[in-house]
Amino acid sequence: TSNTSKAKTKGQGAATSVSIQLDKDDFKQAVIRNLHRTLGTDENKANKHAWWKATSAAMQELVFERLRTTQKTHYLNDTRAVHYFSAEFLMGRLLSNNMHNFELFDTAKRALKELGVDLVDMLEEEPDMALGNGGLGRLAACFIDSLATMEFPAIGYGIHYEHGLFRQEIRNGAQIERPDSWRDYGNPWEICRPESIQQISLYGYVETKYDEDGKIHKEWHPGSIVTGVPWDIPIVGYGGKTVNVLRLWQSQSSEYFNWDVFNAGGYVDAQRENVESETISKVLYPNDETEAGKELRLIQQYFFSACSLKDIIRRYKRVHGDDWSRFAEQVVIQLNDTHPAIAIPELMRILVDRAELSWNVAWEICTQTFAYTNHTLLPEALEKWPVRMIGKILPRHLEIIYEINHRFMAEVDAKWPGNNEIKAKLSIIEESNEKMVRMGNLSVVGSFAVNGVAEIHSALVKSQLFPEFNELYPGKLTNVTNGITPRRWLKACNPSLSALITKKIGGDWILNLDKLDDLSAFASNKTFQNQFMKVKQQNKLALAEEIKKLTGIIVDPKAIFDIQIKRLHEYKRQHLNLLHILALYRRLLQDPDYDMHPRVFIFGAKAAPGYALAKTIIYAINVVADKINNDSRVNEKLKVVFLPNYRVSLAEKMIPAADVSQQISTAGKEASGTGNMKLALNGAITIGTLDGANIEIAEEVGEDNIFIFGLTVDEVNETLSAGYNPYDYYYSNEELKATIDWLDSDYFTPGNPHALSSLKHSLLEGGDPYLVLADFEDYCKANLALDLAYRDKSKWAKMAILNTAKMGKFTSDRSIKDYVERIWKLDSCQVK
Ligand code: 475
Repeated sequence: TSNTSKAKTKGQGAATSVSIQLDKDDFKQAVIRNLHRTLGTDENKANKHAWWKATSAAMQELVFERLRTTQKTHYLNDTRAVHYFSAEFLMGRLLSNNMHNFELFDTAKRALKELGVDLVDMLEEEPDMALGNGGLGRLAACFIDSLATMEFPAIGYGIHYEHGLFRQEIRNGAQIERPDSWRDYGNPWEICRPESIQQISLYGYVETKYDEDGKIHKEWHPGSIVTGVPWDIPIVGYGGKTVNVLRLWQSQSSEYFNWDVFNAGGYVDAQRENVESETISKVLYPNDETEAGKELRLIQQYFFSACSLKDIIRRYKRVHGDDWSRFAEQVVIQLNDTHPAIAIPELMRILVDRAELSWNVAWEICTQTFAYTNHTLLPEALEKWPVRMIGKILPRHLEIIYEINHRFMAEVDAKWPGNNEIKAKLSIIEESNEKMVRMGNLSVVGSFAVNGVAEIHSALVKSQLFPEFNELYPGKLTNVTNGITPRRWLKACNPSLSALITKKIGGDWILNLDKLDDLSAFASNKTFQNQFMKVKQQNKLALAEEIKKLTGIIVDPKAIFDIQIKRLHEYKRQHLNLLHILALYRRLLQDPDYDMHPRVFIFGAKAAPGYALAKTIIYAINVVADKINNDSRVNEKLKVVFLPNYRVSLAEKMIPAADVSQQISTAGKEASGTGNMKLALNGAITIGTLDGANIEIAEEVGEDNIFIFGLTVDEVNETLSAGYNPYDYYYSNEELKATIDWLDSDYFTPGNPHALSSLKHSLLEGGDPYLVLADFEDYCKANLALDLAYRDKSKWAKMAILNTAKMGKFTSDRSIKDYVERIWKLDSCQVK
């Protein structure tokens, strides 16, 4: 089999024109009809929520019509399709997005206005679909938008979590977690497909059978059977032609049970320790970039991978019957990190045990089907599962993993004869005290392509994480730089800027983001600078109002809006930002005339509930904010805001209002970043390290239009191997020492002097693993340069315009084009 036979990619296949013709009056009627007939209420009684539901239902009529045509077209053409396996899809809200992608937003706005409803206000009724933690989950959401927009046959597969990422509240400065219930009052976008239910097995044991010829056959006798119920979310491409599907599996207990497997006595005991079926899709694990290591998490991974594979195979067999020879031509599966990597042994099990293909034929199919994306190098995020746990939950898969490894070790031995060190390093099984299965190694061995998510990251994947694999399989490891959808992250979230851009250079940028470069010609044009900065000012005013509404804090829209939004992690160094804020505070106290442009530092971040230091950093930001905001000696010039419950819909309000984008991770730690792209696209200037996609952003915008500081990846490595000692910096920089000591006094936490001492401890005795102290001084310098630059209004406007103008590379359409041409080898499929 080969998946290159369809290698020709017919251009981008992007939609070009509007397909849905609906005017204001049609739209009005559709909303009212749904208000009456779907919701059973009427105009006089309807509250905002009812209007939202009726409007969503009206949109859904259009969506379903295009969904049906798309599915029919894909079926009739029997197209090769990509299957994007991801434990997370961080979709956010869908109504406004679907309106924008159908190019009906303005029509809807006018229609609703005539009904006495403010659309923008009504959109707030929709809960975010927060089925993801952060970057990895949001990337999946941007990718399926681009896939539909460019009319590629694609399906997203994931988990229908009952509770998405927790809702964050801040009480007395500290994070508390509340359950997220995004479906409480019904979700208008999902449709249950009971006709496509799947059943999967767990636990039990493996029986070895011999047929008459003495051939071994393995039979897995499961201990329990779980039902997977699919929910489909339509994914509307821009232009409204192709509507693909995101299929999410909900777990349910099965009627059916393998009673004969157990003797009555053993059954109850064995079951008691087992995970209950309904629990599987209950809740999203809130750990971003740390492995949970929990049995339930492994079962979640297997559950959605196995349901999805069965779904794919059912669809394949409908056309090709038992002829497996074309499977890898028709099916490519992208593994979004190692979370779905258990799909590799699962496909082997189906092909070898069920379809009775030979191992070699099965392995060839498998390794032509899977491709794997790595999203992080952090050791704590690299998944490993105890052999014992896999043996209990998936006994047959463990055998298969051992067989894969056995054959792989022979390959390694052929390449490096007798080299046990390399074998130990590459082995899928880690021979530690508690034996572990390394899911990264399994993914590399079982895939035909492996990619990192930005140039620097992919280079480090090759040189640090998998150097021997790179020698063994030349060309398998590659890069696909991440991207973001400009539909959500510019057109929809920043309507005024979008309108200005379209007025200036036309609307082609929405499908061809490189067109934004046409704005460069106007970067020094005073009129355009004024128009551009006027939009920014309006957006800042709107965010200032939102800040007041959410926190009561009053901020001056003329101040620099300096934004750091991302998960809370030591490597992302929100505490470096905080130390600099403290330095400014101290300078202002010591010198009331200290010359700085007023600046508001705005944060949004959730900490994993079990990550104590991350929670301490949130607490520190909040207590410092409280002190500064209420200190009349400084609060004309300095304010600090922590916006609670950072999520997609809040990001959409913050990003258009940012002057400054903080991207300050320790070099080598942030695989790519995607918030950096969203902020720059909306005209924010980055202050950042040479890490992840910041490097590529700097290449695009040029060094004059970005504030780069800090150690490079090489310098970080040199510093660490030279025996980094944070005390050297602590004792040699008076301001740095003072700010760190300040945190450990009771100035910010009256009556509780050591509330923040764990933070200080991590930076000093703790060894400062993320080199906060080493980068502090250069960070302060970059901030100073930034402050000076802002005072030159024209210079700043030019920088901001050029940031927007030079972001073409970072559209997810380009990322998808890279995947399609270099990895997936798909043809686009025009839906009429
Ligand atoms: C990177 N999440 C960003 C982004 O490629 C990058 C891990 C384990 C369990 C649950 N979630 C995770 C991640 O590893 C993750 O979000 N990684 C991020 O992926 C998209 O832009 O630099 O940190």
